[in-house]
Amino acid sequence: MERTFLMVKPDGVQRNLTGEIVSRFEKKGFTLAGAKVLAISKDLAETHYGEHKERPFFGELVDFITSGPVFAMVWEGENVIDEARKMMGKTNPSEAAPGTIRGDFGVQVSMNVIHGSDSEESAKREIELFFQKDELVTYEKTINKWV
Ligand code: DAT
Ligand code: MG
Repeated sequence: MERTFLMVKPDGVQRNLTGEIVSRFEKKGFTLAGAKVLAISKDLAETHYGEHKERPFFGELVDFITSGPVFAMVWEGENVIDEARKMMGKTNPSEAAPGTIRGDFGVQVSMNVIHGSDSEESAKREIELFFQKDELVTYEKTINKWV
């Protein structure tokens, strides 16, 4: 079963949106395989966002993601990587459709509430970066046959 890495960013945690965001993925029918609150170190931030290190906003991005605790999660389900990206909405909240997480709660591109892996490769890399194997569980929910 496919897994993705999702993370409520510091703005989402500070604004008490963690429960709302978890709830959306639960109600959609995905299965939570692991979750934790953590403060991201500068090293971890720079590794996680390594693909953006030449971009002009890289410094701002690392400062922001380390500015307060985040809520890191691994979600499981059919096509969960693409489905979660759809539920998050476009990177810039001003372009994200209403009904998406960024469209409903975000205002600025630099504080866009949630991170989600964008491919199978990034999901694998990000899950391994943030979680130990024994922090993730696999289990069957009887509801799975209905969604
Ligand atoms: P996404 O988070 O949708 O995968 P991304 O990988 O292109 O988007 O960028 C990573 C994060 O960097 C994004 O969530 C917010 C920040 N960011 C992207 N473009 C930006 C910009 N033009 N100015 C400031 N921050 C930006
Ligand atoms: Mg990205």
